Amino acid sequence: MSGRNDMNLDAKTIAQLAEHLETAELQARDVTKITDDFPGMDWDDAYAIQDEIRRRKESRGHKTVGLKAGLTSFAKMKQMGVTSPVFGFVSDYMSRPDGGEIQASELIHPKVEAEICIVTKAPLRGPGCHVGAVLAAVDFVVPAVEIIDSRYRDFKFDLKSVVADNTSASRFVVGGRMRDLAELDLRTLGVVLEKNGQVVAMAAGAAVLGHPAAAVAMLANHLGARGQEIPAGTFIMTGGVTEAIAVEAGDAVNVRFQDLGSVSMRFV
Ligand code: 0L1
Ligand code: MG
Repeated sequence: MSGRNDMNLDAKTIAQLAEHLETAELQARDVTKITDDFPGMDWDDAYAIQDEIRRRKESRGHKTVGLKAGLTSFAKMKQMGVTSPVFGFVSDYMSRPDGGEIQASELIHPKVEAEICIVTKAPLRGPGCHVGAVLAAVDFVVPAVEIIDSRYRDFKFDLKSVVADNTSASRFVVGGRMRDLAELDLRTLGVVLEKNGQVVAMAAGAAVLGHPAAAVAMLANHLGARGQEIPAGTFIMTGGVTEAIAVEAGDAVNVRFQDLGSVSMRFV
């Protein structure tokens, strides 16, 4: 929880908006962006709504199994017309196996993103967290594909509405090949995203803020400002290296990560 008392929305409104957005997610039903009705909503309100969505899921027995940074690549920032990253979480029920199927009917308008991910072996706490501190805390690196699915109609939103909507978190597929950081250069690690056998996007890790570890440092500093830390053993998705690619039932996605193997899925 944010622990801040300078928010513009009261606790009842935050709880109502969390229920509204989580219901939209679980029923795969789109809604208008919440700042239309609450233009005074601030960043603390937005993260408080996201925290309440997380609390609701955990109270129903769903484990929070990872953290995510979003809008961290130059391509994604350009695609969405924004300049700063956002942070969210993923739950156990969002995970799908590599090579498996994803039910498009459970989603509104999914898009896929190729992400370089890390798992920590030591806690990370801001302020002052930097790439060096993150590298020292990396246990191993794994590839993943995130399936984002904004609950907002036609992906029409602003950043605060996106944060409240848990940064469009919806599904994710983690690849099975873990590697030691010392064997990799995350900046030059190439990623090729194929849809239905055709290359639709490609990039290298440096597309994410110059180094994917920078996204983790920003996450640690973001949490540190709220009195929280990234615990040891945390799976962290550092953000899509390319722009997000729209998918629908019938599509097959395969992402080739240099040195990390491939991650694939079919939308049915
Ligand atoms: O993972 C992400 O990049 C989150 C992006 C949030 C905005 C969107 O839905 O594209
Ligand atoms: Mg993402």
